[in-house]
Amino acid sequence: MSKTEAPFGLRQRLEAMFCSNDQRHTPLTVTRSSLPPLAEYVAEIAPLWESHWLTNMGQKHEELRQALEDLLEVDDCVLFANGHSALQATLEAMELCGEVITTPFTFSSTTHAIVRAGLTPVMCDVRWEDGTLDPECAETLVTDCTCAILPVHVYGNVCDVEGIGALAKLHNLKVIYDAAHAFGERVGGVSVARFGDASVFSFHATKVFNSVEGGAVCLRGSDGLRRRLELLRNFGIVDEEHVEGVGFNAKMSELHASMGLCNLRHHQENVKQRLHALARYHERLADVRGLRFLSPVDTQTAVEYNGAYCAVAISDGFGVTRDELHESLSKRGVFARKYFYPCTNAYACYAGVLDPNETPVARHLSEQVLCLPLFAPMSYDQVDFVCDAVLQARA
Ligand code: T4K
Repeated sequence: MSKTEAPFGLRQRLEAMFCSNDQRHTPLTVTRSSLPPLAEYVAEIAPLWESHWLTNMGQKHEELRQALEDLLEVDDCVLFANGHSALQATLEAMELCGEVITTPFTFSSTTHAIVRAGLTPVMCDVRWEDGTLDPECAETLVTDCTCAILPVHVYGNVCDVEGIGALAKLHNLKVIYDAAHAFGERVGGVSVARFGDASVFSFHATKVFNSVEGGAVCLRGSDGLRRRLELLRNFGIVDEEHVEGVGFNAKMSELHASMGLCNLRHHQENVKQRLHALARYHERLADVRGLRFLSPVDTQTAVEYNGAYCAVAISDGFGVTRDELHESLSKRGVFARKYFYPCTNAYACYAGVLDPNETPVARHLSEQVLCLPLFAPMSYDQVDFVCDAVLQARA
């Protein structure tokens, strides 16, 4: 590449975005934020112009908290400014010490939260079929220093909650689920938020349910933990004259809570539309050699999915590599993403500390995975456009 050339891929991406022959369809990004009708949001925030109360646990915050406790069927839902601060605060609030068994097949946040909470991540391999933490592997990693397990419901694929629960019980370990992708899902009729000691959600703009930025910790009846979480997210302040903990600022504002309240009204419809699009992907691509879906739509299973991602694994039989497919799609204005490549134990910031070779399944999967565009509403035409581009990439 000459010095004057644009960075790798940027020129092609810009060309595809602005010079596409098919303006009806592209660009198609990996997802697109769900938004309520503008008038609905304006009506929701109008009272704030009267009250001038914009943050620090106001009325909208309270309304959203209650609505989420009802929907997710939990005793306590503690709202945060984002999923990452919610995750870190949970680990700190549990006053843990030592090693946390976790997965490297995830977004940076999961591993960083453990490290930033002063704990040691111990990387467990994942299950080939769905990318979630493998409880059998976790069992081999338990030591006297293990204090908790932090699995991820990656892509909304619900972990083996029974296996993980049994292991935790046997060794007296806490279980904190990173449920960033699993909002609103149910297993055998039970809300996914009810598993483990805590479930942590992200309400980022790219998530199935969003409050622009936001997150929450869901608990089942632990007043002590709820109080510590509330203190941590607000500098440790008890009242004007008392500060009990070394907290930070991770409060959800009234404007964010208002967006959450609006989006919540449309949540079921959004999920329906996502699953509809995902079903079309399956219809078009399920029989393609070398392409395996990691995001199921199977209504026969005990899980009610939310259609968070359309993740596929590309193996040898497909004809071109995952990276070649990714590049070919971007030239056609389809911006798929390699979530989650590389694994977090391959990050430069953990070199010499963590080793991707210790989790061969996760490493292999991360080299194959690609998330195709999925959002609500995504038309059949748009899904077909992506599927055609996937099939043409093999030619
Ligand atoms: N645990 C897990 C397992 C997670 O996946 C995440 C977050 C967390 C914890 C932490 O939760 P938060 O602290 O974020 O609440 C995105 C998101 O920023 C991140 O929230 C998410 N996981 C991760 C998987 O994806 P990027 O850097 O890939 O996003 P970006 O900016 O490239 O956006 C992707 C596409 O989404 C864009 O091409 C277009 C669309 N988009 C994006 C934004 C920002 C929109 O339509 N609207 C938007 O406002 O990380």
